Amino acid sequence: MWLTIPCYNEASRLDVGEVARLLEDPRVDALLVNDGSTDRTAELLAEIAAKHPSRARVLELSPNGGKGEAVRRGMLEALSIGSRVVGYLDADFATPPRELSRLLDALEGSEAKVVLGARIARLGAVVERNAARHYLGRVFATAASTVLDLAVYDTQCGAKLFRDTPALREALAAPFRSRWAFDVELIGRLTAAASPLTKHDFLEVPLGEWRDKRGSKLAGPAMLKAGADVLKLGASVATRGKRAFFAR
Ligand SMILES: Nc1nc2c(ncn2[C@@H]2O[C@H](COP(=O)(O)OP(=O)(O)O)[C@@H](O)[C@H]2O)c(=O)[nH]1
Ligand SMILES: [Mg+2]
Repeated sequence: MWLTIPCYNEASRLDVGEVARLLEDPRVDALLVNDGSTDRTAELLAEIAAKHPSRARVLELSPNGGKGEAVRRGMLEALSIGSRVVGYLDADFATPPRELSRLLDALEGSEAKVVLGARIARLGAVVERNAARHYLGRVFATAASTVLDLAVYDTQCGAKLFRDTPALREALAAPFRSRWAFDVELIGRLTAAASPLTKHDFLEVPLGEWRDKRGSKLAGPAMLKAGADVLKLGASVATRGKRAFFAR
């Protein structure tokens, strides 16, 4: 499967060793999306692709269009090169490679069409998240779950896998409205597609390890913007029904 890794100015954060560990899973290939970075990301990604010919490739986008658009274009590219499973993972490897492999095991071992990593602090797992971000994130996820009318615990985890389905292709056909709440739009579109996915098609897998990494680009203002975007989505769905997830 071709896994999309959106990269915006990740030259100093993207760990080449982690990419190599990801590729140790023979099922996983890396589609690195350079989203109009202004640092040395392009050079670094080209080096990674040269080091792993046929297992890593780069998609160059410019100008910077935001994570949602980078993920959408990456997954479309993956589908167009025949990947039967697609997905995305944050470039900071907050979700480590072996957890991504566990998500893939879960997808392959079930009938699920979508597998979502869930950051649930619990005994036996290492989930390290700054308290303020955790609580803001919980408020956001609860609002998102209400808007989606789906009992999803963690809409915002940066590790998600999807089987190629008509619903996925329909969901990815046009850009998302929101730059940071695009995960919510994507899930909403899947449930509102012409051949919709139902709650039985989704599986959330609690991660065994997740560590908040420094250098997040989702600072206070972006978090508030994401929250406002979810409320706007909720308002459109309330007035126009689920197809509003497809509105531009
Ligand atoms: N394509 C793209 N990716 C972005 C942008 N901003 C952040 N990202 C990527 O989104 C992922 C998560 O970003 P991060 O800053 O760690 O945010 P957080 O962990 O969600 O707070 C990383 O892979 C980033 O490179 C952007 O403007 N465009
Ligand atoms: Mg991060």
